Amino acid sequence: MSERPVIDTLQTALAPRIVARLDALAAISADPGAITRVYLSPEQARASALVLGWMREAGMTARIDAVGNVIGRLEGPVAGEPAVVIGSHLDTVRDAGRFDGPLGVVAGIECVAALVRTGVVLPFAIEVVGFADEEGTRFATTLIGSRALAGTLTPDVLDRSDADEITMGQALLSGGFDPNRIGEAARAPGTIRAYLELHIEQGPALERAGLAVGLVTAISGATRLAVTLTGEAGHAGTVAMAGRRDALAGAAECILAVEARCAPEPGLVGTVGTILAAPGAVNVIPGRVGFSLDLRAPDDRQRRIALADLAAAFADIAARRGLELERVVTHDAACAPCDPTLMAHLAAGIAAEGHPVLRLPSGAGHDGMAIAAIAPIAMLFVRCRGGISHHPDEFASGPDIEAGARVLLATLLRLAAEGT
Ligand code: HGY
Ligand code: MN
Ligand code: MN
Repeated sequence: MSERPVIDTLQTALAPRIVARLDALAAISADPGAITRVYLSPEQARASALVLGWMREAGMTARIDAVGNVIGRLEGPVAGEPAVVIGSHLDTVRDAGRFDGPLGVVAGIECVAALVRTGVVLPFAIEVVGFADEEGTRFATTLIGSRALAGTLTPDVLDRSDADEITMGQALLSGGFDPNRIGEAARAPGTIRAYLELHIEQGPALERAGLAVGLVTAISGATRLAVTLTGEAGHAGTVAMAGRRDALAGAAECILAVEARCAPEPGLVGTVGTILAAPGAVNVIPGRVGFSLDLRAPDDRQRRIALADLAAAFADIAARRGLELERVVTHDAACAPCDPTLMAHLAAGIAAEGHPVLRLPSGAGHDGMAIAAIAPIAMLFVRCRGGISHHPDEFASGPDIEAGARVLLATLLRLAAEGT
């Protein structure tokens, strides 16, 4: 099958409708003036309904699965055949940008619409998936939607609670889902032939290279911890400095230990993104502090060594300060290499669209890490301004979005031509 006819008929650019739909999704937020759409929130339900409609408008059947993933499907010549899945996530961090996640979902819908519009039938089914929770913003554990689809989500996740002490199980019930049926989201082995994700780079490499798109080689592994230090609350005015068991001072020392351990080592990144001091009063010595740690590296062994070193450092700090230390792993995902065959198809699609092929790793996590358990994965990056992401200034230009969507479509056509 020649790629030209479909791509050539794309005189009507894909980007304007993609951008308009990203704007429509960005308007659905828990916070006026910011973009915040977390798992099982009313905002997520509204966004899912909107995306369902777009999928149906593009010619797909569409449904919401047992954990809230939005799934559109365009059958191939034989119904029920394994699908090439184009996915990304619809949830966001707090005060997010409008591209991280939704870009890959909306671009996938546009590729299917282009195929349907031009009457091209590929020899396989295509599914577009908007995963319900990739960020883990609400329940501190990530890749919920994609792990459920991969069949690797364990029921203990239902007990995780959010900042309002609402458990995921309760939130599922409130959202009209049945916590006892989350296993139904799992896909049987062999039902997904390939997984492709288009995503903004969330880093500066493409901008520095002056390129619109890039080919991802692997997704860095990541470990998330919930760390709690318990000391002794007391009167800020009457308790002498000597002998205090100040949990927040201890946490501060731990946080600087993270920076000191990670900074010298290329590729290793450690972030403390959340901290909560109790009882949280100006004139009370904090007796208890909880903070998060997000640790990543392009190599699993490198990450595990750093994790062990930081565990030892935290234990030393706690012992020296008379604090109790608790560490809970809330997420742990190995590095996910991209599939060489799919990468070759993406590389050919990039070249066919006239772009040099730059190969680069992903420091950011993505749903492909979970899907890699049941299917070969590949990712295409789109340049984002300044590499900024997880921030309202996140931006990808129309021409770069157009380039990404065309490469995605060209790759689908190559997969069809190669019978992969
Ligand atoms: O945290 C990440 O890397 C992704 O944006 N969820
Ligand atoms: Mn993100
Ligand atoms: Mn993302």
